[in-house]
Amino acid sequence: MHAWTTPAIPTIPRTEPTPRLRLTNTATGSIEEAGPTGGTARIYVCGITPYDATHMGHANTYVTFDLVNRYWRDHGLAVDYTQNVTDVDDPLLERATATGVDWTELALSQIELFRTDMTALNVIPPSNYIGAVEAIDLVTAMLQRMPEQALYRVDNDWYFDVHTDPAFGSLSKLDPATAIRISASRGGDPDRVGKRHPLDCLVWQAERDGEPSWDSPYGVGRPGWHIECAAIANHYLGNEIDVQGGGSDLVFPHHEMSSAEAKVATGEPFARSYVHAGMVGLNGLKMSKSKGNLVLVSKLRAAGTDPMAIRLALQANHYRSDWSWTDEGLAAAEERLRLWRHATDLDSGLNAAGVLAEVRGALADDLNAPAALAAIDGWASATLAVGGDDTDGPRDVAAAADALLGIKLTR
Ligand code: 5CA
Ligand code: ZN
Repeated sequence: MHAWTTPAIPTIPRTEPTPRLRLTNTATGSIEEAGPTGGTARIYVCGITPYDATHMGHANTYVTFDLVNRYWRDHGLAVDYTQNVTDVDDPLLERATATGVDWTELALSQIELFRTDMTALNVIPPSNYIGAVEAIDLVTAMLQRMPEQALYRVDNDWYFDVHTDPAFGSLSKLDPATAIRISASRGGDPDRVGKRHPLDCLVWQAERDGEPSWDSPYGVGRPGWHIECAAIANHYLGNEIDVQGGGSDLVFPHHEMSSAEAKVATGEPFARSYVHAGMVGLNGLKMSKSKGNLVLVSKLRAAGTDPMAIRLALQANHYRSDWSWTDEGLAAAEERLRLWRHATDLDSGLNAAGVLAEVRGALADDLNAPAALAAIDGWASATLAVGGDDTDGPRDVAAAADALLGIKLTR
């Protein structure tokens, strides 16, 4: 499916080589270099299930990976970015039934809203934006590449035997009881009778009354959730991609399962790094569709909030931290946006070389966006306080805010 419009990305002056990007790899728990030394970086980020889009948790995750994308591009790499849309899955179908809306219409309208929100937030679109429905053949092709013992039937449903991947569990490192408990709360069915192991996951679900289904070598039905991302990522990006990303709620079971499935199907590693953004909450509770405690990007935009202030409010938090959305955080971001616009609107200011190096250095160091914002605050406050006669300074800082941080200061 089509993604959204690619924004203009200014180029910014570079006088010396920029540092390689380093990110926390959930698989090892360490901060490691991410992306190749040259050529094309390959990243897959789990996309939305299209209902109740786009809340601040979604926005935070996509803005986080947009920083990765922007850093790599500035560093001279090409970026091949794939994102899925889970446009057929239990929660989407349940919402469609509950509201009496056709499931395809619900998905299409929410995907369109998401595109508008991403455009407003100046997020660079993925190069491949792929719905689960359009990837059904990729899913069955991946299942057919699996050794026979990896798949088995319970009634007419097909399961993946997670222990055919000897490294299963190494990403999330959960003890078995915790893994089973979490799996039950995130779409798994550990108690189903007939499974070889409680954590084995559904890869092809037989048709149920009133639900959409497709014909396949596994019978009439639809794909399970995890295999959708394994198949789309592997088809569009190949083996051993640089980064598999998403929010930290996807570490287990979703990323553990999808990487095991891809590894068993291809015999190759799935990703070098697994990178996870923290959870955004509201009043201390995770913001989630199931709890209904949502702050929507589109509602704020409709109320006149500048999307660049929303983006700054997100980036004021380190991507790995869990934090709560607040009115005060948004007000501080609006104030910061005013400061930056005021200083970069001037005809001259302080030279930008130092602040550009600081912003790049902060981002390269495990995406320290708060430190990058503080560097621009420092330049802006000093420029407003003492002036400065560099006629390129304000323009260079505005270009860096846009290219590296996705903050457009010109209107
Ligand atoms: N379609 C699947 C992924 S294949 C899915 O998780 N969809 S979602 O709509 O529930 O979430 C979309 C993305 O937003 C995921 O990367 C998820 O980790 C992230 N996300 C969801 N809620 C939050 C939250 N409260 N804070 C931060 N990120 C979140
Ligand atoms: Zn996914």
